[in-house]
Amino acid sequence: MPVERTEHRGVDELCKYYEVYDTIGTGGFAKVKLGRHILTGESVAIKIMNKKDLGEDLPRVKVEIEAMKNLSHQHICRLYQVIETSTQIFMVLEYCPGGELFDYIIAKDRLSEEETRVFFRQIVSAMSYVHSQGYAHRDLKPENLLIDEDRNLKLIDFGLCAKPKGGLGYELMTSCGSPAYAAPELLQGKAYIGSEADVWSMGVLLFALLCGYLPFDDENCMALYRKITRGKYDNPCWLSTSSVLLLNQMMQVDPKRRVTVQQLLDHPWVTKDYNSPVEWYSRQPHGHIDEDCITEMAVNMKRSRESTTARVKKWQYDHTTATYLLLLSKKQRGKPVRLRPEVMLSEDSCSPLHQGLQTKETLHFSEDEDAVIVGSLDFGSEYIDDCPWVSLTQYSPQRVRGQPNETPKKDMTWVSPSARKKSALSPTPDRGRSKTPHRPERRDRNPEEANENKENITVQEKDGDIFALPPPRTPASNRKNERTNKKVLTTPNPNGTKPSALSPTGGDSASKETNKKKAAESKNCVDLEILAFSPERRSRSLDMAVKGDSGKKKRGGKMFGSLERGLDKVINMLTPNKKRGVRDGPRRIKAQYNVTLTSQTNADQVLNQILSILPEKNIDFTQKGYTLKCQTRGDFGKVTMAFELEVCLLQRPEVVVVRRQRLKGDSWVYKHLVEDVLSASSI
Ligand code: 6BJ
Repeated sequence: MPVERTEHRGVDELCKYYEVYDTIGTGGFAKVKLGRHILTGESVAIKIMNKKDLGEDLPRVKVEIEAMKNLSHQHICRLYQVIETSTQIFMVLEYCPGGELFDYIIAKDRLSEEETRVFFRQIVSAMSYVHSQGYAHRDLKPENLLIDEDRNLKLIDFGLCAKPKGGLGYELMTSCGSPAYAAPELLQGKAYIGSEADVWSMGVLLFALLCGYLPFDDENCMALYRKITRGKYDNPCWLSTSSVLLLNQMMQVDPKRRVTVQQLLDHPWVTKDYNSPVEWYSRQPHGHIDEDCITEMAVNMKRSRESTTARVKKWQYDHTTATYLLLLSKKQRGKPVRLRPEVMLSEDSCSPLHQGLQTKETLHFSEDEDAVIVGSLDFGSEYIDDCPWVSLTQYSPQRVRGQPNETPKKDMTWVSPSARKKSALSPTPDRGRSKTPHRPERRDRNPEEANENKENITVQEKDGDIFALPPPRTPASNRKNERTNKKVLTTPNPNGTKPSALSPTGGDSASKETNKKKAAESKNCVDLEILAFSPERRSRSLDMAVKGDSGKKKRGGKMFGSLERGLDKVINMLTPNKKRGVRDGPRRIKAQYNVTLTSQTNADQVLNQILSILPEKNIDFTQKGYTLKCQTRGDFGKVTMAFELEVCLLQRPEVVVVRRQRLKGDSWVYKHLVEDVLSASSI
């Protein structure tokens, strides 16, 4: 069968059950898109891989799928469905609207010991369960921990996990994972015990949570290896004695002297304020069948409860498994156990992507759900609305201007560009921090009161964070917040000169007429993208870029080939024209933690300042309205880092903010690069 045909089969199968939206992440060989399961209306993450591109990494995906089928735990990302054709693999996974723990740490600079404990208990819980099932994860890092809507952590990326045949006590040989988190014995190529290596990585992770930077870091790989194998790191002054002790117990070079996960369960540091060991067993064990979900599925699919149960019990990770698990997830979150009654998902039914424009606008979910319009609706930061706890933070603490003694309503402060510059660029561990904590001190928490679920305490914070509670996303808000797809041409920059700053709206002088004309132009050239290339790439940024993502093997840029293009094209085709209309100004967004506040009120000015800095930093970019899709390239033009910067207006107070989102590349390199760009832009 021609490749194109089989490719479409996978897409057809996917689109029969899911609406597919924007990309929310790209890894070495996968792209993750936001999706919506049509029957339940639940959001999902869809990991898309092309087998040809995977090449010799294909077994890793198989390992990940098998591991995720076997693991069912409250702190492990759930696998719902696998669609595999001869050319592609789609993994439908639990959606975690809070994004990566990494972004959360960097947005907050570092976490308090109390907040770290909440997360760390969940990590210990997940790892203890993983080990109890005979697996070692081997790639623990904050990028592989996602945050769900209730601020619970979910472990992902089991592509490097191992299940030694004789049990976890048996030694492993393969060196894998990200070097900065890798145990010394693993780097030395010695045989090692997977669970012991995981404890080392958990130590590095704990340090990153408490400090906001890595204990062992060096741009030079050999120097990094030396630091790790020596096992010497500095404890910053803000760490408590008990934190220093725990870190030391976890980052012992000799694995036999290292604390075990078993010991961590009731370690004094871990149980402080809780007075109970970590609950590590699964609250959602495989095998239990929920009768309410079976009844709803049986009614919806017009089958007997017995045959529905038999189908579910096969655990084939097909649409039946997905529907059952997503219904169960709805039930567990107190939502009605209901499927959309009017949807017929027979073999020959059309997917929403194939139904044409008239269907899209009429897709409504029956209960508490919002209507969803299929198309290149850019959820952008709007999908943060799934995430009621996100708060807004900034690099440096200062009182709200003009209200020196007033406690800010949110953890939202202005800071002068120069102060920010210092804070962001200081290479030392305390990176411009004063010894006093950054944020207003947190209120003492009583875990017993905070949440019935002891592992999942939602930290209520005083002043520092008042969590924005956005209203549920509604069809109206979806439309209101749609972003333009218009691609404004940035001045090509072959000579490395600063691009002439263009206002996406034509600047202050832009007349309606000009905008109309631009809209017409943009309609005609939606595929036109002009990259502003920087002339020479400084060696330092090359070095940084070459390090790549987590030491994993990267493949060429042709990742999804025609499949990906096809999918995007279908989505684009189905986007009503009005969605591509010209936006008159920057998007208005609510507070969220991946934004940097500026002291400015003119979005065009901020945009222009960033535009003028990007070439200086050797960052290629494409401009779409107020969104800059940025890339850095390594050797042979390979994209090593991809991220978005979007100039937005904060709703309250009305200031310009820059939303940032990492799409690809090493997280710490990204952190430094974006900090560098934003501080150099003097915004
Ligand atoms: C998987 C990836 C599941 O950045 C986001 C959302 C990222 C979801 C994201 C915007 C945001 C929120 C807060 C702060 C900043 N998901 N969800 C691979 N394997 C299994 C699951 C996933 C990926 C995800 C990632 N939201 N920005």
